[in-house]
Amino acid sequence: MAKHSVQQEEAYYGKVAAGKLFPLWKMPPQQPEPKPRAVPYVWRWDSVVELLDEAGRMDHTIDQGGERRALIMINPGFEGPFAGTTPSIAAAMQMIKPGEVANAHRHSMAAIRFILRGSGATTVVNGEKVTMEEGDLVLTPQMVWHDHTNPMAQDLYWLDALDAPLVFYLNANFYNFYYEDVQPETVPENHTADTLGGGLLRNQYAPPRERSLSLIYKWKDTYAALHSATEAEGSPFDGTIFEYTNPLDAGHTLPGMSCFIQRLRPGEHTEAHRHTTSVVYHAYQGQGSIIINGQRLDWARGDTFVVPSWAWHEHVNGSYSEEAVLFSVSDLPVIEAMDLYKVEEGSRQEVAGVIEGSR
Ligand code: GTQ
Ligand code: FE2
Repeated sequence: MAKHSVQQEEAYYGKVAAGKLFPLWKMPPQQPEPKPRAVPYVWRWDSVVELLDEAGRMDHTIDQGGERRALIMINPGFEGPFAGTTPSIAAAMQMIKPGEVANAHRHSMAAIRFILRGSGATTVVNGEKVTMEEGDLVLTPQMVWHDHTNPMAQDLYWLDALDAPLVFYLNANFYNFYYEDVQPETVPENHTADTLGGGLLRNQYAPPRERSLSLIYKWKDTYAALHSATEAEGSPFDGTIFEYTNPLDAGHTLPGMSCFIQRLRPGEHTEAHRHTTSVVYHAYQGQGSIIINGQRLDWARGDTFVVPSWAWHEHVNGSYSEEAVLFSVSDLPVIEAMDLYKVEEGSRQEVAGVIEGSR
């Protein structure tokens, strides 16, 4: 083989780059397992709410038909305005003030909303109104028109999660404004949920439905489900955990994201496991800790935190008298569709430190 001079090599790699090519042999070494750029991180309820409230006092974008008052939680391992909370999901905290309307629009990013504080605001999804109360989960699948109104006297806060990072990455992002601020109601309030008969009865004469439904999962049903499960029906890794399923096929919540609710009994401390889904958690009730790759993160009600892919994690309910409830959303449907779901079961970890931003 001929020996090449440095100049010849440089010239060669210059031509490769000019040809918009990259030599595989110059790639950084492959890792045997995922080494996520996403890091474990926590957004504290008080600090996010304070910043939302400040925005509420200083800007009027919502009244002027502008964007929603939502603060996207950017994982510190990422950068740029299109970065999300995990590689696939952008979670945000949204606040809507009394009398405000978040104007009607639609997009190919699917969204979920989990209502945190304040009840009585409404969302209209493709002409169907639903009234949102604390603990409800509301779906706006891809490309459905949606506008939010707060007719109540108090501020309303909810957690948004969109599959936006993935949709942008795939260049499948569409976005349109409705020609008026709010869309007309064309369907009776709560029609989708009412006509689904709890998912058990199917109207044999109604036209077929799209799989992605504009659903609301009411907190009272979620709460009842959580408390129907016996201790033996809990997971050693997650406590009592339920997935919000699609009533038509019992599949995941949406094509790009699935949502879960889990209950940790007083004093419960789970075993650790790790899996190839990335998860955004929201502490809905109680207080506790999660130990991620040997680092402890203490959380309280209202905090939102991330568990990156393939990170060992175990849950601790920090109270011996109160139960804890965690809402979560992950990219499980996408990971599964690509046959990439992998889970490894372990046991409790030794705690070697504390995660940045821990209380
Ligand atoms: O409420 O429709 O956090 O369109 C990001 C994009 C919320 C919404 C977000 C959105 C919305
Ligand atoms: Fe939206």
